[in-house]
Amino acid sequence: MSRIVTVGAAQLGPIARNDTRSQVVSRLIALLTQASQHGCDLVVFPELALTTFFPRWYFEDQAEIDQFFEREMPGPETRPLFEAARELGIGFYLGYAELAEEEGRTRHFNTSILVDKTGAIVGKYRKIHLPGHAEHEPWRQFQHLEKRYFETGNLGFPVFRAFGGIIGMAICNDRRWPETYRVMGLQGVEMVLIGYNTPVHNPPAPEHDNLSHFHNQLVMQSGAYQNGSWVVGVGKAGNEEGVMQIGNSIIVAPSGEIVGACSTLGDELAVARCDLDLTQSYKSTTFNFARHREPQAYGLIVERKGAVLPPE
Ligand code: CDV
Repeated sequence: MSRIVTVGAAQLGPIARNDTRSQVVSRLIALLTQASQHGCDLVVFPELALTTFFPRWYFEDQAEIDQFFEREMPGPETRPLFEAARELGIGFYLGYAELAEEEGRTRHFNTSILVDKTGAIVGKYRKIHLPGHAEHEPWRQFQHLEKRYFETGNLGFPVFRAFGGIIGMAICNDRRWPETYRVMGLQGVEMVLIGYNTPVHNPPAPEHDNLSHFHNQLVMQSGAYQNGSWVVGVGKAGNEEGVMQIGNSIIVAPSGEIVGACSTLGDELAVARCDLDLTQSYKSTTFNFARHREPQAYGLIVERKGAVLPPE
């Protein structure tokens, strides 16, 4: 018997700095309602989906930064999204900035949650591969201060039994790292949900700008194929506060093929019927890890952080 999860990739157009949480949540509910009309079981929203992508600005005042963070989930402004999910019987992945009190101190994470069809949170992930820089770099057209505003995630790459399968999460820059998918692949992941905010322009390497869509697809298609998993990647799109974001949201099958895609730079839903059993022919043949992996030869991957060149 096939295990179909109908997934909606709910891309968002720009969110302005002054947009309220309630305004954004209304847009999310509109996409959730549309997804319900298409028979979706699960909807994936982008990274930091409740606010503009604030790491593009340098702030010194912590109170100003903290305005972009959620202290509770759901909170008063996000609760209507959870209620809509329960009423419509649709789950969702949501990225947001999380302010947590943990180990006796205030902590800041770039977080995603997995919510089931009853509106209950069944999984949490905190972004591990934080890109960008920690200090103000005035030479850039815009900043990317994730290393200043967030701590590295402390939950690893967990997977969750939900929606009749094994579901994992990652956030934006995580999708460029094969380790992200493989750690979840080693837990049998069948669908990886990824929200992102990717500017077209990459200030340290502008020579890559014309390849931003290609690289977006390349990493998610290879992550899917090499681990025999579905991958759903959903971006923020269009001109957000003067910065063009790629959008290019896609749903990738375990074959590595793209089976659903957004084509605009605005709020848009792409839908695909994803059969989780399609993962099996990859997981049991070419990527049968138990049979073909050779971990005794992979030690450097966890022992070494940066490349060390061989002696001359
Ligand atoms: N939000 C991100 O993690 N964005 C990165 C940028 C810096 C390129 C990304 O990998 O898309």
